[in-house]
Amino acid sequence: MERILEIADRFDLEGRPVSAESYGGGHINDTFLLKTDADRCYILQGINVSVFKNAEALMENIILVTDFLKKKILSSGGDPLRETLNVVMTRDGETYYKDGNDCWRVYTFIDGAVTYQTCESQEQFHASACAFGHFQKLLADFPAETLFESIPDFHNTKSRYLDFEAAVAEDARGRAASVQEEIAFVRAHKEFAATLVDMQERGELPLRVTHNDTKLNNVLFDETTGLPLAVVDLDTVMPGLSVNDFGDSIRFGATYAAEDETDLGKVNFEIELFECYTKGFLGECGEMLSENEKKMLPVGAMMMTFECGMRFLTDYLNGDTYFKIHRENHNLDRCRTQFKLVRDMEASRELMDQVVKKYC
Ligand code: ADP
Ligand code: GN1
Ligand code: MG
Repeated sequence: MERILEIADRFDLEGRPVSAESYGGGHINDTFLLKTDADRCYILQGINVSVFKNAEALMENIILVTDFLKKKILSSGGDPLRETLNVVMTRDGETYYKDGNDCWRVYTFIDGAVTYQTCESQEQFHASACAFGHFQKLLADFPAETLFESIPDFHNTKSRYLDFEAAVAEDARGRAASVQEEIAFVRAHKEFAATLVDMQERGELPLRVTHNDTKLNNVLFDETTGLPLAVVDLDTVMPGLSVNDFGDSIRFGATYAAEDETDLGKVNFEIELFECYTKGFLGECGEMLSENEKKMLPVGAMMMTFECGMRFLTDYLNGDTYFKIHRENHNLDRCRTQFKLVRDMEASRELMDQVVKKYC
């Protein structure tokens, strides 16, 4: 912890850092809740530099996006200190601090807020839909060309498929033989994997500035009102597909089960949750979406769930080098919940289409 406090001390904080504890349930960065002797709290994050290879450009994106959001929040009478991320500079005026190969950043801590690791109620999921739909709307006129692509091909499910086949071929940990069923499931979806990427390439779906990681625990909720306060985790704000932002939320939240639940009997796609999210999302940003985008929302949900399951499986085959794991077979357990949800969604496709029509 000494080292963490030394790093924290490089930033322009109010007071001297006195404690730091691990915080949140993210799979990528190392997040700490930092406290100072001036009774101030901050979020200190070790940026995962094997995932985000250019920390400087990443931070530049975040400054551009948050500055843009702050103006919009102010003009609608909101509080930019609570409704979006605020980067704290280093004492040398840099957006991040480099310590050897490691890169660190600090945000002011948004207090009085909570995040949820699983969906607990229809109201909560509806609120998160409003938050992500509103975020999409706020960014509608953000100049996309100013953004650096922080992870190239992030939701290019076709190239994710190739990464998966490469991991099977390499079989770095000798795990492929034990996951034949999951491998077969991915292969059976090879054509499906291309659907949205092909539509985008044919000009049938527009690129917009999207969040790209819209899971429930990337929304902060006000702990007293229960209302959504801020969308966080802005590392992957890049040009992308709106249907994928919709879909990634459904993947994580349209079930009451955790992403890593081992009892698949508990992992069910809940059409009522899908409906709550659709209502909230389209209520916020439906007007700006094209007919194709609206029609493809159910496919976005299936695609993001399939893609994420495939990414977990790929990482399991590669020896767990990308997502943080906390137990043996963690990535495999995560992969299995996603594939169970894909199967459920496939069986509910007609119902999903009907729900979308109802709110268009
Ligand atoms: P990761 O990329 O690893 O998912 P996040 O940026 O999402 O990291 O941060 C992890 C968690 O920390 C979030 O889910 C949220 O609960 C919390 N968090 C992040 N930023 C803040 C902030 N500025 N104020 C309060 N909590 C935050
Ligand atoms: C990661 O960073 P976090 O935990 O919010 C991942 C997402 C996955 C998600 C699966 C940069 O999100 O793409 O959908 O895990 N983020 C990155 O839970 O790869
Ligand atoms: Mg996160």
